[in-house]
Amino acid sequence: MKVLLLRPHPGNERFGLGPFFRVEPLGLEYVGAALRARGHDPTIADLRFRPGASAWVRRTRPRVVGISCPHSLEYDRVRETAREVRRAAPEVFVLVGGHAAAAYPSPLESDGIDAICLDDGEEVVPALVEALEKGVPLETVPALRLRTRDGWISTPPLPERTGLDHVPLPARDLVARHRNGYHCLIFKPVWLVETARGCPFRCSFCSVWQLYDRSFRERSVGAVVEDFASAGDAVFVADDLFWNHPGRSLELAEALRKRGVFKRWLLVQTRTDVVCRSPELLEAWRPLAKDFDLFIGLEAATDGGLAQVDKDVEVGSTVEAVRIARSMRYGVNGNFLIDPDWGEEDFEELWEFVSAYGLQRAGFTILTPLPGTEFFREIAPRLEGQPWFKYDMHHLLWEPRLGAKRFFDLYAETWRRSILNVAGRKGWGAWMRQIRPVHIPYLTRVLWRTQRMMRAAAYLQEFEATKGTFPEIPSCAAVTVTGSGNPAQGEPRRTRPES
Ligand code: B12
Ligand code: SF4
Repeated sequence: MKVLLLRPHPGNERFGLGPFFRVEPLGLEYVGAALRARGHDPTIADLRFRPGASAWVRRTRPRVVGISCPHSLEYDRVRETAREVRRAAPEVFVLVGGHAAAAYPSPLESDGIDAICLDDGEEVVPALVEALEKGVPLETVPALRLRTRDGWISTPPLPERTGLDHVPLPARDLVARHRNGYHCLIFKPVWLVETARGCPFRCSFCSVWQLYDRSFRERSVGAVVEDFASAGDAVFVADDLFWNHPGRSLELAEALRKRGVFKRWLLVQTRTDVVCRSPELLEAWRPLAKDFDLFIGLEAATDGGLAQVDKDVEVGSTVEAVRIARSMRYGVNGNFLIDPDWGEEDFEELWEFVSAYGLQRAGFTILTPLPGTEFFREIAPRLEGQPWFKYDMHHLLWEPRLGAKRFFDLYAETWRRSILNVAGRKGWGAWMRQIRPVHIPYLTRVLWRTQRMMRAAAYLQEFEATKGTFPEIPSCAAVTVTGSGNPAQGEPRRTRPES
């Protein structure tokens, strides 16, 4: 059967690092590979490069159109894309999937959409396509929210989580025409590789562990080596938690070395305690790339701040991890969370920490209740009416303690202290010297866009424009911020300590 898989434009990349990272739609490539293995005929269209879902529908004449929705900020854009598809071909079956769709599907339960995938797509999508082909009732297909005559219903979950070795490697050829457009920071083109899925930790702002019930699944070493070997020389590893399993990580480094895999650039995401626990892993991996960047969830500059988001580490771990990583010439990037409940002194504390440990390569996001988290469930009723594009961790969803004007002054000042500020410690010239001349126009465009993040007025404008449309913006003092614990394990919910 012909299946068209669409990656819409996210719709909101005005703030954040979106413009700096445009990566291949790896989830769709896995779904595409699984469909091919069952004899179907998938096409992937990346609408971030060439908009026009309807043109793709007319060209490929699919029976099923799958639309990806990895981020909550994309719900509205995904619904629009579904409507466009429906207008072009009223008879096609429209399916939506991806992290945000699975973690919190209700905003997608709309007329233009027939089903939402609530789990990984590699098993569910072929099962759905085959049910449509054979005329089998769709209620028998697992892990779906399904639109029926009687409203939306849930089908039974998958009997067990998909084993990553039961699915073929991603069908990267389906996005070959876009390859030169995929980029991360100064590297272009870039490949996205996944070695493991899920995370056993429990950070309260994160929807990953909550979707996967803290499970962690690995692909076998042989399969990962094949995937790395076939990827190009700049690789972003999509795993939420790299080096989680020391034995397997060492084995993987050794197998890659034996296979002669050596990259120009690697980027992996991990935690400070993982780095501190196993410096030998960093040692084993370092020779595999010329430049090797870490993206670490730094989150807070104080023990209290880390405890507040259930990070389960202390600041000493940050300091030590940064020391270890730098001693082996890893680039240290990461992210800090800025709480709308902060006072002036909290910003100053963060600035001092960033300066003391030279963490100017980190980014700064606003602590946001992301759909799919307990944090969101607790305050969702008071957030009703907020446009989804604001869930990008750069917008305020309620009035901050300092008032919006002062908050954004300090937030913009925080970003001005980062290396993205071209009027700051790393100027245009220094950025341009790192790249090939052919990429100068691209980097100029991307850096130009990120300069908005240094301007308080840019944030304030959007805050003011959307604030009046809500029935009530809760006062920050009334908001219980974390309280995740792990209900599945019977842990008590915790609320944020008074600041
Ligand atoms: C790569 C990535 C990015 C990249 C690129 C994203 C892009 N636009 O292409 C970058 C770095 C730009 C990025 C940015 C952001 N990201 Co992001 N990102 C990821 C990450 C790490 C990996 C995604 C991935 O490729 N995984 C590997 C593939 C194989 O898995 P998958 O995509 O889930 O696909 C499977 C299923 O979902 C399903 N599936 C996927 N598509 C489809 C489609 C159909 C039709 C079907 C049926 C099934 C299906 O099948 C696939 C195979 O099983 C995820 C973490 C995660 N675990 O998902 C976060 C994640 C999606 N990002 C997240 C966030 C918060 C952000 C930012 C807001 C962060 C920020 N600080 O600014 C920004 C937003 C940028 C923007 N304005 O658009 C959150 C989303 C939370 C939420 N509820 O919204 C996640 C979950 C991370 C987290 N720890 O919380 N991100
Ligand atoms: S933020 Fe990172 S470490 Fe924390 S639960 Fe999410 S994926 Fe795991």
